[in-house]
Amino acid sequence: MFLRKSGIGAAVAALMAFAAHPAAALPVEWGLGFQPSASPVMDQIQSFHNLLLWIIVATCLFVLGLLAWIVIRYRAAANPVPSKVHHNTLLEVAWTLIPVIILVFIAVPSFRLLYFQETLPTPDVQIKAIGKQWFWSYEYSGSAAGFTFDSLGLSDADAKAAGKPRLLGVDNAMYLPVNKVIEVETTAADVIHSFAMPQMGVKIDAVPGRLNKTWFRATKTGVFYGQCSELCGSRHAYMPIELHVVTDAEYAAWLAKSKAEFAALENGATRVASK
Ligand SMILES: [Cu+2]
Repeated sequence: MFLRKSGIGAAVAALMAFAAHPAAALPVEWGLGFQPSASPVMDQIQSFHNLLLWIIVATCLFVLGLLAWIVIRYRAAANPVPSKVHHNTLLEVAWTLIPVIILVFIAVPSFRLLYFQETLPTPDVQIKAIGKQWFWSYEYSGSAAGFTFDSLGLSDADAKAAGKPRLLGVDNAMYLPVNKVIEVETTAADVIHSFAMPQMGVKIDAVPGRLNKTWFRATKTGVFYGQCSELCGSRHAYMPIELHVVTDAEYAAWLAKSKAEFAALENGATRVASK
């Protein structure tokens, strides 16, 4: 998936990869725009982004046109005697009011999206992501679960051997069911981290001594990757997030297996030697 080419060849290859795998869960070299959405929140983020893009393009073209017109029409060579005109009430009211109207127009979908992100639906599954220097621990609570495990990024060699993407694959991935509301609580054990899953439209700080909450609902099965997105120390780049979104039956099987594996450990957590 990571293409090792350069120039136009890479761009074409990336575009082809993008077209061939619309649900590709990885960033690609020369890729443009967001990773494909896999949650309702990310759907809305992308459509809001696209709306803003058109507004920005139109604004930039309009300002560029005005500048070009003024530079050419009112250049010194064509105007040996400079104009002394100042103040134009109509113009001044217009250039105040029009941006206000544009901002109000943007504010409506912006607040709607913010409200959608911040209003947690009733969760089907609750997990807690605990940021640590430099890995994540995941706590699965509830009667069917009740275990915690550590999830460490793989070394380059281990990632290659496991067929996982470099700097994104982990030893113990987290599993969650598809089309279920997942409530994610975040906190941290040492410094501030940030739990970010681009395809789920999730990015939320994990702060020591505090509990933050967000949610997502994965709309398709597959493997999704994220990374810590708050500069948290020298190995900040080596604490990825690997999420497997699976069917209910596969999730139940994983829960049973993980409960036996992780809850049996003395402290309820497993530590794999850091690579
Ligand atoms: Cu971190």
